[in-house]
Amino acid sequence: MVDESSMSALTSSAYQQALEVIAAVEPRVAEATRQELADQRGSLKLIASENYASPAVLLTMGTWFSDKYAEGTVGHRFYAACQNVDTVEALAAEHARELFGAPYAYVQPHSGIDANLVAFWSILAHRVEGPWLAKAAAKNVNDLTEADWEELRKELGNQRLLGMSLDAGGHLTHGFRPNISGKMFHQQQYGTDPATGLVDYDAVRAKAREFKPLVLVAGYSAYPRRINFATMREIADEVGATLMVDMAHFSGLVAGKVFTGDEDPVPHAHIVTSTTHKSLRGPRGGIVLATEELAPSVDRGCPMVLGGPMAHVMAAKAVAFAEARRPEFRTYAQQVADNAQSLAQGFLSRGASLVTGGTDNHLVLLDVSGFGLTGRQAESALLDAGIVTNRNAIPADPNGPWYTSGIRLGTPALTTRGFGHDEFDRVAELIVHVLQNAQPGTTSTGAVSKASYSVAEGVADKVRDASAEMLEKHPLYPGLDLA
Ligand code: DSN
Repeated sequence: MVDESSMSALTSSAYQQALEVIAAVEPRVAEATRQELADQRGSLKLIASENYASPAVLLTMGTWFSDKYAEGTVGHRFYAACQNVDTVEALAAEHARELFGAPYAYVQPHSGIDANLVAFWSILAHRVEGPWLAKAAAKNVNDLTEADWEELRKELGNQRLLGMSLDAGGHLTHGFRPNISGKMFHQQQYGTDPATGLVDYDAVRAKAREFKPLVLVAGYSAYPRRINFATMREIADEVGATLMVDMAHFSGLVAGKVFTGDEDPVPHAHIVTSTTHKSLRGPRGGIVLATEELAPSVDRGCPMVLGGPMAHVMAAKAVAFAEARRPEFRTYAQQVADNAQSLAQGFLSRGASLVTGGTDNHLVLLDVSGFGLTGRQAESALLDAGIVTNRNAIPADPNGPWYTSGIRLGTPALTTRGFGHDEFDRVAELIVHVLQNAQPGTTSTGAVSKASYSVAEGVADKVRDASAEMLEKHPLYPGLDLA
């Protein structure tokens, strides 16, 4: 076992040499890569969907596995010489099954959206195409006539999906009309209770009974609360729907056993999708976990839905999942949730308004309308002060999804750096200070602008200095020296 300081020295030397090799071909890329590290080191990263993967995960992605095509599945490829890809894909899938207690894991999706597309098409294949083929008594797809294809396309295109609306915290791929998911399915959406901002399970049940979806989607990108997946499964069963859970945001809390019982989607859903780079802290990518029953249709993901699997990223997934199976990851995941509490309390104690009045996961959704700002102005003002967040719509947002009235903040990244209760309280204080000192600009016609803003002189510098103290105390990739 290599000790921590030797590991830092090895990492430094690996990156120094890698950057020299890159610089010999295109120095501007090497320089941007160095600058990205400096920028990430020097700012408070509060984007709820971002994190810092370990050097082991990052280094695993920079290899010749990138050069290999491997369409198909382990042991069943459309290309020759995939023996080593088989090794890493099988390892990643095994770690994922163990980590989440899932019967089956598919580790090829390149992103969360890809994982959701694989899940949608596997549900359609299992629930619609399979029974249709059986009814048509066709031996395989090659036996179908043009008229058969038309009929099958009509069947596939006439299915219903019920998911959480974007402004309530759902994701674009949960049936948002402009997204492909809102076009490939007849869609309806459920929101949250206007009084509490919470999911109203009775309302979801009523809508499901009326709409009778083939797919019920649970999960979120900007909902600051936990979901009861046992109840969602009851609703799905009652109406004959397949329950699909998108746990992209909170899979780290599932892996780290912060979400257990009814809050763990894996024992309750038919199919679960996730990204691997958010709270799970792995490489950029996606996964699908499924029941044995759905596994064969999920396995058709590549090449039916996805391009060739990225073997270098699957290898990095194996490394990240191995990390997440260590006891330290549970400590990390609990700290992510505890820190979200500290952040929320920090805002509430200073009079700021949070959607749902708080959090019980890894994120808070700050309503910035009380500061007289749009989300876009707040996001920009905070960025000036070295605080990286993203604007986000709040339920029934009068400013829509572009300007918005909210700021979404998550704790996974700064928790990785070692921030705890006191630092997150201080982060809330700094954010409130910036927003109290920011004001909207005016448009060319003299109206109040939704985009331009100004921040009182000296505020951004003062906040940057205050952040620098905390950031220096909790360095990113300690010991990694690119000088
Ligand atoms: N971009 C991811 C997020 O920020 O939640 C999901 O689309």
